[in-house]
Amino acid sequence: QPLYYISYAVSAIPALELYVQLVESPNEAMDTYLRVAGMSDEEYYLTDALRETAARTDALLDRFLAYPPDSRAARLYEACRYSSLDGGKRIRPFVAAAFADAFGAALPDGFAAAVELIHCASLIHDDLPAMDNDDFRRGKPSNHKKFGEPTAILAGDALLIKAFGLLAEADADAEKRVRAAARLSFYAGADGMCGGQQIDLDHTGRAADGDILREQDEKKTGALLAAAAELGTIAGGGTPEQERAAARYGFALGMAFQMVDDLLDLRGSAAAVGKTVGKDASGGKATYPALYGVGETERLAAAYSAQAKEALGAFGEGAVRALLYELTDFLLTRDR
Ligand code: GRG
Repeated sequence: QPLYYISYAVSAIPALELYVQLVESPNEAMDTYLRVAGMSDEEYYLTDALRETAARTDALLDRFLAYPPDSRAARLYEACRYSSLDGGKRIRPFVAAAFADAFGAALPDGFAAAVELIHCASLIHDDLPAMDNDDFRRGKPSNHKKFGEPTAILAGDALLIKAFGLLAEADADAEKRVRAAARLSFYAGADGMCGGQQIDLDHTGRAADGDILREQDEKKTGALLAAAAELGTIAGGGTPEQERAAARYGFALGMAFQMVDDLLDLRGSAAAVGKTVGKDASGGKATYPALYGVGETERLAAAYSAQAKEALGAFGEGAVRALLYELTDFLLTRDR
């Protein structure tokens, strides 16, 4: 009986939000209506939670990347801010916070910011002419297009270094901070994301091989999602077994995510995706749709999503797990 009332009250909240906005601000009410229309309750809560995380992450990064107004290195600070405060989906802080939440713990600000800053640094370097050579990111000129290559390289370096400083100073027990730094270093470095990028560089233009492609993407994309999930679990005080399950979630989510990325590159619109589309084929990149076909790629992405959900079994049932389930589905059907 109480569950029935709770679910009834919960499903009424979108309508309530709309009503309050209608009274206070009719224009915003129209936006809310368009956002909410056609969504299930679960989707509504996920979208809301993602918006909240994005706003919180923006505020954190704004604070952590503040600089003295008279700094002679203002151009570098601005380049750092340009690629960090610019509308990313903030999936990694969201995942980290959700895993901490599964233990009823709050994710320390420094943990949330660290994982997102490494991601932002990697995007700056990924867009450089020596790497993917992309002129657009998150719907605007990429960092080197705006600030020039030398400053873009430095901005990536500075954000990467800042991330570990934030972990060291985070509001958590020393043991958790040290473990978080060690794990993030493992997942971001040659064993993880950077290693994945190296495999990508070495195999661009060559015949596609499914095993190589999988290792590349597990490292390039999955490793940082694994780091996010694991950092959340560390913050929450999870067991080593739960840390491993969190990593499995991240890796599987990363694979599904990358397959969707390839599909978006193939058929997405640049306006929605926020970067150049159709680049994989023209750049000689091995992709899942090229290797397996669109239908099989969709099937594989769904299978990885299911694998990610399975890993969540190591965490107690409840609202947070439901949210991570929903996120997994959402990423499978995203359009940007
Ligand atoms: C400087 C730490 C550092 C690394 C350099 C360049 C490089 C090594 C790694 C590149 C890794 C990379 C760009 C992987 C792709 C990951 C990916 C799918 C990015 C898109 O993530 P979204 O969709 O982006 O979450 P938003 O913009 O929403 O944040």
